[in-house]
Amino acid sequence: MAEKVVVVGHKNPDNDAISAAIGVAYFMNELAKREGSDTVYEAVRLGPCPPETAWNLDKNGISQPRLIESVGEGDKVVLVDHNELGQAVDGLADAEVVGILDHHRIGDVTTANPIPVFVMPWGSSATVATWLMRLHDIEIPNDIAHVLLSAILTDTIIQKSPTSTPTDDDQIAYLEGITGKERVAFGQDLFRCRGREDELRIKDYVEADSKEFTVAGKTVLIAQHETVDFEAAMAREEEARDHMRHLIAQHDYDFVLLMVTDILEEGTNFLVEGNHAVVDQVFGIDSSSAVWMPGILSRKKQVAAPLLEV
Ligand SMILES: [Mn+2]
Repeated sequence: MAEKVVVVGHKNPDNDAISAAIGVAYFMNELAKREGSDTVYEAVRLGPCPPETAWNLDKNGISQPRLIESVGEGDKVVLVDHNELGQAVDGLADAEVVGILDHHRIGDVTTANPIPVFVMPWGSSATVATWLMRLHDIEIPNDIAHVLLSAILTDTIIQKSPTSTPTDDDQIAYLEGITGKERVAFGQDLFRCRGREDELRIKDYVEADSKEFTVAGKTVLIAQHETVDFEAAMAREEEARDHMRHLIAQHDYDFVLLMVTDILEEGTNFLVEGNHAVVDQVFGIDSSSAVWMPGILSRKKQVAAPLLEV
Protein backbone atom coordinates (compact mmCIF):
# COMPACT_ATOMS: atom_id res chain seq x y z
CA MET A 1 0.00 0.00 0.00
CA ALA A 2 1.25 3.43 -0.93
CA GLU A 3 2.48 5.43 1.97
CA LYS A 4 0.60 8.66 2.62
CA VAL A 5 2.08 11.87 3.93
CA VAL A 6 0.17 15.04 4.74
CA VAL A 7 1.73 18.41 3.93
CA VAL A 8 0.38 21.01 6.28
CA GLY A 9 0.81 24.72 6.97
CA HIS A 10 0.24 26.41 10.32
CA LYS A 11 -3.00 26.97 12.20
CA ASN A 12 -4.91 30.08 11.19
CA PRO A 13 -3.55 29.62 7.68
CA ASP A 14 -2.58 32.57 5.54
CA ASN A 15 -2.17 32.36 1.78
CA ASP A 16 1.44 31.17 2.06
CA ALA A 17 0.59 28.39 4.55
CA ILE A 18 -1.93 26.88 2.14
CA SER A 19 -0.38 27.78 -1.22
CA ALA A 20 3.15 26.72 -0.29
CA ALA A 21 1.75 23.43 1.07
CA ILE A 22 0.14 22.83 -2.34
CA GLY A 23 3.46 23.61 -4.03
CA VAL A 24 5.44 21.39 -1.66
CA ALA A 25 3.02 18.47 -2.11
CA TYR A 26 3.36 18.86 -5.89
CA PHE A 27 7.15 18.94 -5.60
CA MET A 28 7.32 15.89 -3.31
CA ASN A 29 4.99 13.89 -5.56
CA GLU A 30 7.08 14.70 -8.63
CA LEU A 31 10.24 13.79 -6.76
CA ALA A 32 8.65 10.52 -5.54
CA LYS A 33 7.66 9.60 -9.12
CA ARG A 34 11.17 10.33 -10.32
CA GLU A 35 12.62 8.12 -7.61
CA GLY A 36 10.13 5.31 -8.27
CA SER A 37 8.54 5.70 -4.85
CA ASP A 38 4.77 5.28 -4.49
CA THR A 39 4.52 7.64 -1.50
CA VAL A 40 1.65 10.09 -1.98
CA TYR A 41 1.85 13.61 -0.55
CA GLU A 42 -1.41 15.45 0.12
CA ALA A 43 -1.64 19.15 0.94
CA VAL A 44 -4.11 19.76 3.78
CA ARG A 45 -5.12 22.85 5.78
CA LEU A 46 -5.97 23.66 9.38
CA GLY A 47 -8.51 26.42 8.78
CA PRO A 48 -10.50 28.27 6.14
CA CYS A 49 -8.78 29.47 2.98
CA PRO A 50 -8.21 33.24 3.06
CA PRO A 51 -10.32 34.98 0.38
CA GLU A 52 -7.36 35.54 -1.95
CA THR A 53 -6.44 31.84 -1.70
CA ALA A 54 -10.00 30.70 -2.43
CA TRP A 55 -10.17 33.09 -5.41
CA ASN A 56 -6.80 32.07 -6.84
CA LEU A 57 -7.36 28.31 -6.43
CA ASP A 58 -10.79 28.60 -8.02
CA LYS A 59 -9.40 30.60 -10.97
CA ASN A 60 -6.79 27.92 -11.54
CA GLY A 61 -9.12 24.94 -11.17
CA ILE A 62 -7.36 23.60 -8.07
CA SER A 63 -9.62 22.35 -5.30
CA GLN A 64 -9.07 23.62 -1.77
CA PRO A 65 -6.90 21.26 0.29
CA ARG A 66 -8.76 18.99 2.69
CA LEU A 67 -9.44 20.48 6.12
CA ILE A 68 -8.03 18.44 8.97
CA GLU A 69 -8.24 18.99 12.71
CA SER A 70 -5.54 16.76 14.09
CA VAL A 71 -3.00 14.06 13.36
CA GLY A 72 -2.05 11.10 15.47
CA GLU A 73 0.13 8.09 15.91
CA GLY A 74 1.26 6.57 12.63
CA ASP A 75 0.66 9.76 10.63
CA LYS A 76 3.52 11.23 8.64
CA VAL A 77 3.61 14.98 8.33
CA VAL A 78 5.57 17.58 6.37
CA LEU A 79 5.42 20.98 8.07
CA VAL A 80 5.22 24.02 5.82
CA ASP A 81 5.53 27.68 6.80
CA HIS A 82 6.06 26.90 10.51
CA ASN A 83 8.16 24.70 12.76
CA GLU A 84 6.76 25.48 16.20
CA LEU A 85 4.45 23.15 18.07
CA GLY A 86 2.30 26.08 19.20
CA GLN A 87 1.39 26.84 15.58
CA ALA A 88 1.16 23.23 14.42
CA VAL A 89 -1.66 20.74 13.95
CA ASP A 90 -3.04 19.19 17.13
CA GLY A 91 -1.58 15.79 17.94
CA LEU A 92 1.72 16.47 16.18
CA ALA A 93 3.70 15.18 19.15
CA ASP A 94 2.20 11.70 18.50
CA ALA A 95 2.81 11.82 14.74
CA GLU A 96 6.07 11.70 12.80
CA VAL A 97 7.47 14.84 11.20
CA VAL A 98 9.18 13.72 7.99
CA GLY A 99 10.12 17.10 6.52
CA ILE A 100 10.08 20.84 7.11
CA LEU A 101 9.97 23.69 4.61
CA ASP A 102 9.80 27.11 6.19
CA HIS A 103 11.06 30.68 6.38
CA HIS A 104 10.67 31.33 10.10
CA ARG A 105 12.99 31.04 13.06
CA ILE A 106 13.77 27.52 14.25
CA GLY A 107 11.23 26.58 16.89
CA ASP A 108 10.74 23.56 19.11
CA VAL A 109 9.77 20.67 16.83
CA THR A 110 12.07 17.70 17.39
CA THR A 111 12.32 14.38 15.54
CA ALA A 112 13.61 10.89 16.23
CA ASN A 113 15.28 10.55 12.83
CA PRO A 114 17.14 12.88 10.47
CA ILE A 115 14.75 14.51 8.02
CA PRO A 116 15.00 16.97 5.13
CA VAL A 117 14.71 20.51 6.46
CA PHE A 118 14.64 23.53 4.20
CA VAL A 119 14.44 26.74 6.18
CA MET A 120 15.67 29.83 4.38
CA PRO A 121 15.53 33.49 5.47
CA TRP A 122 13.47 34.53 2.44
CA GLY A 123 10.15 36.29 2.02
CA SER A 124 7.84 33.29 1.82
CA SER A 125 7.70 29.51 2.05
CA ALA A 126 6.53 29.54 -1.57
CA THR A 127 9.89 31.12 -2.46
CA VAL A 128 11.68 28.15 -0.88
CA ALA A 129 9.37 25.70 -2.68
CA THR A 130 9.93 27.40 -6.07
CA TRP A 131 13.69 27.49 -5.54
CA LEU A 132 13.72 23.79 -4.63
CA MET A 133 11.76 22.80 -7.71
CA ARG A 134 14.11 24.73 -9.94
CA LEU A 135 17.08 23.17 -8.17
CA HIS A 136 15.65 19.73 -8.97
CA ASP A 137 14.75 20.63 -12.57
CA ILE A 138 11.07 20.04 -11.88
CA GLU A 139 8.87 21.88 -14.32
CA ILE A 140 6.27 24.02 -12.57
CA PRO A 141 2.89 23.86 -14.34
CA ASN A 142 0.88 27.02 -14.91
CA ASP A 143 -1.69 26.42 -12.13
CA ILE A 144 0.92 25.61 -9.48
CA ALA A 145 2.98 28.62 -10.65
CA HIS A 146 -0.04 30.88 -10.03
CA VAL A 147 -0.43 29.41 -6.55
CA LEU A 148 3.23 29.90 -5.66
CA LEU A 149 3.44 33.39 -7.15
CA SER A 150 0.37 34.47 -5.17
CA ALA A 151 1.96 33.36 -1.91
CA ILE A 152 5.26 35.15 -2.55
CA LEU A 153 3.34 38.34 -3.35
CA THR A 154 1.06 38.27 -0.30
CA ASP A 155 3.79 37.23 2.15
CA THR A 156 6.21 39.92 0.93
CA ILE A 157 3.37 42.47 0.56
CA ILE A 158 4.27 42.75 -3.13
CA GLN A 159 7.97 42.98 -2.16
CA LYS A 160 7.49 46.02 0.08
CA SER A 161 8.13 44.04 3.25
CA PRO A 162 11.71 44.13 4.61
CA THR A 163 11.52 40.32 4.64
CA SER A 164 11.62 40.38 0.83
CA THR A 165 14.99 39.30 -0.60
CA PRO A 166 16.72 39.12 -3.99
CA THR A 167 15.83 35.40 -4.05
CA ASP A 168 12.15 36.32 -3.83
CA ASP A 169 12.66 38.71 -6.72
CA ASP A 170 14.31 35.95 -8.75
CA GLN A 171 11.50 33.43 -8.08
CA ILE A 172 8.81 36.04 -8.83
CA ALA A 173 10.44 36.79 -12.19
CA TYR A 174 10.61 33.06 -12.97
CA LEU A 175 6.93 32.53 -12.07
CA GLU A 176 5.91 35.64 -14.02
CA GLY A 177 7.47 33.92 -17.01
CA ILE A 178 5.32 30.82 -16.55
CA THR A 179 2.05 32.52 -15.64
CA GLY A 180 2.28 35.59 -17.86
CA LYS A 181 1.19 37.61 -14.82
CA GLU A 182 2.71 40.97 -13.85
CA ARG A 183 3.61 41.04 -10.15
CA VAL A 184 2.08 44.35 -9.04
CA ALA A 185 -1.20 43.94 -10.91
CA PHE A 186 -1.58 40.33 -9.75
CA GLY A 187 -0.60 41.26 -6.18
CA GLN A 188 -3.19 44.02 -6.03
CA ASP A 189 -5.85 41.64 -7.39
CA LEU A 190 -4.99 39.29 -4.53
CA PHE A 191 -5.13 41.95 -1.81
CA ARG A 192 -8.42 43.28 -3.21
CA CYS A 193 -9.99 39.85 -2.66
CA ARG A 194 -9.93 40.58 1.05
CA GLY A 195 -12.97 42.77 0.50
CA ARG A 196 -14.43 45.88 2.02
CA GLU A 197 -13.25 46.82 5.50
CA ASP A 198 -16.74 47.69 6.72
CA GLU A 199 -18.12 44.31 5.68
CA LEU A 200 -15.52 42.20 7.45
CA ARG A 201 -16.56 40.36 10.63
CA ILE A 202 -14.58 41.87 13.51
CA LYS A 203 -13.40 38.39 14.49
CA ASP A 204 -11.83 37.99 11.03
CA TYR A 205 -10.46 41.53 11.10
CA VAL A 206 -8.54 40.81 14.31
CA GLU A 207 -7.93 37.07 14.27
CA ALA A 208 -7.55 36.01 10.63
CA ASP A 209 -3.78 36.51 10.71
CA SER A 210 -2.86 36.14 14.36
CA LYS A 211 -0.12 34.17 16.05
CA GLU A 212 0.60 33.35 19.67
CA PHE A 213 4.09 33.91 21.03
CA THR A 214 5.72 33.63 24.43
CA VAL A 215 7.19 36.98 25.44
CA ALA A 216 9.01 37.28 28.78
CA GLY A 217 7.42 34.00 29.88
CA LYS A 218 3.86 35.06 29.07
CA THR A 219 1.58 34.17 26.18
CA VAL A 220 0.73 37.06 23.90
CA LEU A 221 -1.12 37.38 20.61
CA ILE A 222 0.31 39.38 17.72
CA ALA A 223 -2.22 39.93 14.96
CA GLN A 224 -1.84 41.72 11.67
CA HIS A 225 -4.48 43.23 9.46
CA GLU A 226 -3.10 44.36 6.11
CA THR A 227 -5.22 46.82 4.19
CA VAL A 228 -5.33 48.90 1.03
CA ASP A 229 -8.05 51.07 2.68
CA PHE A 230 -6.42 52.22 5.91
CA GLU A 231 -9.02 54.87 6.79
CA ALA A 232 -11.89 52.41 6.59
CA ALA A 233 -9.87 49.90 8.61
CA MET A 234 -9.11 52.40 11.38
CA ALA A 235 -12.76 53.47 11.52
CA ARG A 236 -13.27 50.11 13.25
CA GLU A 237 -10.62 50.66 15.94
CA GLU A 238 -13.03 50.64 18.91
CA GLU A 239 -14.74 47.46 17.71
CA ALA A 240 -11.34 45.85 17.18
CA ARG A 241 -10.19 46.86 20.68
CA ASP A 242 -13.38 45.41 22.19
CA HIS A 243 -12.64 42.14 20.46
CA MET A 244 -9.00 42.21 21.59
CA ARG A 245 -10.12 42.65 25.22
CA HIS A 246 -12.50 39.73 24.72
CA LEU A 247 -9.57 37.59 23.49
CA ILE A 248 -7.51 38.55 26.53
CA ALA A 249 -10.34 37.53 28.86
CA GLN A 250 -10.81 34.27 26.97
CA HIS A 251 -7.17 33.19 26.61
CA ASP A 252 -5.47 35.04 29.45
CA TYR A 253 -3.02 36.77 27.10
CA ASP A 254 -0.62 39.24 28.68
CA PHE A 255 -1.36 41.53 25.76
CA VAL A 256 -2.79 41.54 22.26
CA LEU A 257 -0.97 43.64 19.69
CA LEU A 258 -2.89 44.31 16.50
CA MET A 259 -0.84 45.66 13.61
CA VAL A 260 -3.07 47.54 11.18
CA THR A 261 -0.75 47.73 8.20
CA ASP A 262 -1.25 50.26 5.43
CA ILE A 263 0.19 48.54 2.37
CA LEU A 264 0.09 51.68 0.25
CA GLU A 265 1.68 54.05 2.81
CA GLU A 266 4.08 51.34 4.00
CA GLY A 267 3.57 51.61 7.71
CA THR A 268 1.59 50.15 10.60
CA ASN A 269 -0.66 51.40 13.37
CA PHE A 270 0.04 49.57 16.64
CA LEU A 271 -3.11 48.84 18.67
CA VAL A 272 -2.32 47.26 22.02
CA GLU A 273 -4.74 45.94 24.63
CA GLY A 274 -3.73 44.39 27.95
CA ASN A 275 -0.34 45.03 29.49
CA HIS A 276 1.39 47.30 26.98
CA ALA A 277 4.55 47.91 29.05
CA VAL A 278 6.73 45.46 27.09
CA VAL A 279 5.65 46.81 23.72
CA ASP A 280 6.26 50.37 24.93
CA GLN A 281 9.70 49.48 26.26
CA VAL A 282 10.83 47.59 23.14
CA PHE A 283 9.61 50.16 20.65
CA GLY A 284 10.09 53.30 22.75
CA ILE A 285 6.44 54.33 22.38
CA ASP A 286 3.35 54.95 24.50
CA SER A 287 0.78 52.57 23.11
CA SER A 288 -2.09 53.56 25.41
CA SER A 289 -3.59 54.77 22.15
CA ALA A 290 -2.84 53.84 18.51
CA VAL A 291 0.76 54.58 17.45
CA TRP A 292 1.76 54.98 13.79
CA MET A 293 5.00 53.14 13.01
CA PRO A 294 6.30 54.20 9.60
CA GLY A 295 8.18 51.52 7.66
CA ILE A 296 6.92 48.65 9.82
CA LEU A 297 5.36 45.99 7.62
CA SER A 298 6.71 42.68 8.89
CA ARG A 299 5.38 41.04 12.03
CA LYS A 300 8.11 38.43 11.98
CA LYS A 301 11.15 40.59 11.39
CA GLN A 302 10.22 43.98 12.82
CA VAL A 303 7.77 43.13 15.62
CA ALA A 304 7.94 39.54 16.88
CA ALA A 305 11.74 39.28 16.69
CA PRO A 306 12.52 42.29 18.95
CA LEU A 307 9.73 41.28 21.37
CA LEU A 308 11.05 37.71 21.60
CA GLU A 309 14.44 39.05 22.65
CA VAL A 310 12.99 40.45 25.88
MN1 LIG B 1 4.91 32.47 5.16
